[in-house]
Parts: sequence; C-alpha cells; structure tokens
Amino acid sequence: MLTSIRRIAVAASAAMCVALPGAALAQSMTLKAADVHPEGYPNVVAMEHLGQKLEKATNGRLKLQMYPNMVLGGEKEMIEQTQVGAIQIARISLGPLGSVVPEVNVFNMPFVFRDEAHMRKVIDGPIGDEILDKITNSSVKLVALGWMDGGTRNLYTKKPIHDQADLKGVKVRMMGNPLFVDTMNAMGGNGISMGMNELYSALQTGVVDGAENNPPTYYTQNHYQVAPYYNLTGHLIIPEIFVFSKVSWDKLSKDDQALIRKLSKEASQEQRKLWDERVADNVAKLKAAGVKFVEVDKKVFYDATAPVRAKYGAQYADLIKRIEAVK
Ligand code: BDP
Repeated sequence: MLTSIRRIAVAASAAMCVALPGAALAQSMTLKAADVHPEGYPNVVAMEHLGQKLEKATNGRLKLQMYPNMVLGGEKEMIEQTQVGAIQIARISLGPLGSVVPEVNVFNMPFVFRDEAHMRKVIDGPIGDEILDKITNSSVKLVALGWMDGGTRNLYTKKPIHDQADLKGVKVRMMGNPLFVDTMNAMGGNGISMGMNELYSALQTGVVDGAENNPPTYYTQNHYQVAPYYNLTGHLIIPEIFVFSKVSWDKLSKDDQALIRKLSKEASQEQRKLWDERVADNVAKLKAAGVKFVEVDKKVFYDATAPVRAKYGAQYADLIKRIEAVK
C-alpha cells in the first residue's frame, strides 16, 4: 500500500516537472557553430554530428548550423562574436583564448607537456576539468564544453631549421597571444602574431617566411606548397576547445544544457578518433608531396624557451607541478 502511494507521488512530481518548468523553458534555437577548418576536418565533422544528434533528441527544436572554413573570420573574431551571442559555439585553439582568459595559458606554454599522450591524460583528468571550469567561471561570457585534439605543432619554413642560429631573421607567424611571440623570439626567430585567416597570403607575399602547426592544418591549408620544410621542433602541444556563448546558454533549459553537455563529451571522443586517422593520412600525403620532415634535437629549443616558461609559468607553479606529476 505504502509503496504504491509513494509510486503515485513520484510519478506525479515527475509529470509536473515535464509539464511546468521544462515546457515553459523549452526554447527553439538554431545554434551557429564556427570553425576555421573546412568541411571534412575532424573537428568540423564531430561538431556536425553533435548537431545531428541534438536535432534528433529534441525533435528539431534545437538545430545546429555549421559555419566552417573561416567564413565568420579568424578565431579572435569568432571569440568576440561568441561572447556577444552572435555565434553559439566556437571551436577554437586554446592559444587565442589565452589572451582573454590568462588562466588557460598554462597549457599554451612551450614544452609544458612531455608528448601528446601526456597532454591527453591531463585534459582527460581533473586538471582538464578545472581549466574548463576556469573559463566558464571567468567573466568572459563563455561556457567551456569540451576538448578536442590539436596534436603537436612543428615549425615550417622555406629552409631546414635545426637551432636558434638557423632561425635568425626568419619571420614566423604565431597565433594571436603574446606568449607565442615570446616563444618564437626565444627560439631565435621573429614571431609575428596574426589570425589564420591572413596567413596564406602572408606566406605567399613574404610578410612571413614560415609558421607552425600540426600536420593536418599544414596540409589542409596548403601551406606546405609555400614552406616545404617541416621541422620537428614539437614546441607546442595545444589542446583545442569548444565554447558556448553564455548569453545563449542562459536561455536554454537545464535539460537542454545537460543534453548539450552529454553530446559534447561524445563529440570530444569522436574527434579524437578521427584526429588520429587524419594525422596518419595527412602525414603520408605531405611525404608524397615531397615535404621534407627535418629531425630536430628538441632539447635545443626546450632550453632556448626556458625564459618563456619562467616568465609565464611562475603564476601556475603549483599547477605545473601537478601537470608534470601526471604519468
Ligand atoms: C590549428 C587549430 C586552429 C587554429 C590554428 C592556428 O586547429 O584552431 O586557429 O591552428 O594556427 O591547429 O590559428
């Protein structure tokens, strides 16, 4: 008897939840998602799949419209548009985000991760969650939803590079964040900060002599055609992230927010799988196209960038110890 009364009470309160607050807050929305990468790139594919699942789960009430290939600008512009709610989801590198949320710069420091496996362990664990929360709890009006893989960034130029002396006078494009300009200057070159949307023509016209990125970006953006030496400096291993506009997030019901969070986890996992496949494929294509992969003694650049870690790392000393302790 008691049990059945309890059951009725539970059922009634559950029904009310659906009928009252849930229904009242159920928003219809088409989420604009932006990425600098083109269709078919792992990050773009994973985000499109998130959108398809979201549309299905909400019977079309929430949809996602993808704006790939820098059509909404570089990442600086994307961040700004997301902050004001003109874009709902921006998939960006943590690099430019570090200029607006300095707390995340700990991951943007040269050689902060031993290798990609180390980076993955860190972002998958409590430290990764803490950094996401730092973004969400900061004043920048962004909700950090999840990580994506960005592999290892290597230096590409018109001539082989082995040490600081080889980089003398070489202008290298870096992502928009003073930390990266300092990093390149410490490595021996001249760091020049610019968005990826300006880079191809800058390489062609000689405004810069080279840049640095992971194999899929280097290949996909055709930069290897202009700068065919891929020097394995491995100086930066920067995770990527996707963030939601806080202005738009606050318009969603708790249930919709929870659904988007769940699908975000799945998107991160899917991207990682696609990423590994893409790296292998694009490295093979770069080799077939005649790109020279130059072996570099990383220690040379690790030592050269010590002053950058000293300058930026002091404020994250404890966190850096915890990152190093992740095995
Ligand atoms: C790529 C990242 C992208 C950045 C780009 C860059 O995926 O988010 O915008 O590097 O260098 O690896 O700007």
